[in-house]
Amino acid sequence: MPVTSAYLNRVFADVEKRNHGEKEFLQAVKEVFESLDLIIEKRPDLVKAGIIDRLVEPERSISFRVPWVDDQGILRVNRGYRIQFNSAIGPYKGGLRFHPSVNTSIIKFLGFEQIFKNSLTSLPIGGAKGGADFDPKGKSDGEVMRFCQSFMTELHRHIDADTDVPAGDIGVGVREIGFLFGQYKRITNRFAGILTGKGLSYGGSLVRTEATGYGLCYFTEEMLNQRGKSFKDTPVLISGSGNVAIFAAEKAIEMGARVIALSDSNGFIHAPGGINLDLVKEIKLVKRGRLAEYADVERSATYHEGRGIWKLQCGIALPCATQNELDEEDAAALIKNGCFAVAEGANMPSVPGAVERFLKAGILFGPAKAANAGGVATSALEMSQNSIRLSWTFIEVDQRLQEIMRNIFKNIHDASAAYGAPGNLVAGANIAGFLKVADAMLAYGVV
Ligand code: NDP
Ligand code: 2IT
Repeated sequence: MPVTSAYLNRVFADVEKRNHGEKEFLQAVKEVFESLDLIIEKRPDLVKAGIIDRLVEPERSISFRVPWVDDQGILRVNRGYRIQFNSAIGPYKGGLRFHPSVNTSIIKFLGFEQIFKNSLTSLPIGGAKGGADFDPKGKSDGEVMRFCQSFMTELHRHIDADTDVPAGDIGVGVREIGFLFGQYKRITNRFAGILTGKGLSYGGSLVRTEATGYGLCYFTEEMLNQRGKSFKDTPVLISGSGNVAIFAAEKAIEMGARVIALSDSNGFIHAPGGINLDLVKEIKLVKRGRLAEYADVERSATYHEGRGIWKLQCGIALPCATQNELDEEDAAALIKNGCFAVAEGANMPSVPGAVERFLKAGILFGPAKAANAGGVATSALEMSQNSIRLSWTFIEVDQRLQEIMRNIFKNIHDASAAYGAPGNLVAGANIAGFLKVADAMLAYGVV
């Protein structure tokens, strides 16, 4: 969709020039600008104050060397990042990603999206992201520990419970958070809520592990209710088989769905009768193995190399692996095969052309910034519990999460109607998320 506002086009040209070749970051900014195009003419105050000029430039970008020694005694070097994008409405908050594909563009797109997502949670958290081009796959626990310790040896200078609170993302789960937290505590001699996703014995919150996947299903259920549909007896495709995918599958099954496929970066499993989630958990979470092993045990399922998961028939699709994993062809296949709802568990999993197709076809579409906000929202609940030095029960945290996801749906649905794009939740999420941040930035003057 072309942007019509001259102001937004001028800012985008500046962003392109200043962030040359940063494909993912430019993609994320463009999508937000397409939505802001609906409101900017009516808000000359935002233009005059240069709110959007400032919003697209991170407040602070840190990149650092991470040296470590592998099990063979060989010195390795990775590049670490923390991009503190926007702190207008709270301390910087967002995950750390350890994956060989990590670069400035990817961390920037994730940090930029996190601003709007965190705003939608209604909790006081700013936007940030970090990580490293480190590949945890095939590394021993000792290697992962030494890497995490080296990473935190630099990162500790830049974070604090009231400044910046990182968490997990791809390749960073409770094992990595444990190593990172232990090193922070050792270096600083402080036991503080400087990370979320912690283990339950040292300040973690119940439900944080499940929160992104569960939240995705709570959000999706709200969206489905609008059309008188539900998860019940519906075939569901879920890409990925990590933290988000597994707990999305768990909640979808609990809600009556038949989850018939999951994937990893090598291929996908197809289990027409419904997957055996305990087996998936054993392979992926306990053994850190490959999904291909599933079909060796469950003979009724088939394993397929490659990324063909979206070509299967389904009612609901939940992309939960990584950015740009669902292309235009995939969107066309889903629509043709009867899919009526797509909700994004991963960040920016659908390419822009795919989103356009979903919206045009009138399919229910829940964008990542809203649909996967349950993870960071529960992280903010972990911060609250750390601040008051208390822990809430599973039911208490889960109820808050449900309420947050219901409110996000309502707010973005209402915003889509109020700003001239009824039912377009992409526009609703971008505008509602933006306005709260913009309001705070306006209040501060030029900072
Ligand atoms: P995990 O590392 O637990 O799992 C990632 C999954 O996605 C794995 O199955 C992995 O396959 C697959 N995957 C990763 N990269 C690729 C790739 N380049 N191509 C194909 N498959 C890939 O990560 P999470 O489950 O935590 O994160 C998944 C997505 O959800 C990410 O987009 C993340 O940003 C987003 N997200 C995560 C939140 C959280 O709380 N963890 C919160 C909100 C969003 P393999 O095992 O082969 O590597
Ligand atoms: O993309 C995300 O929202 C996350 N990876 C979770 C961030 C967090 O701070 O819990």
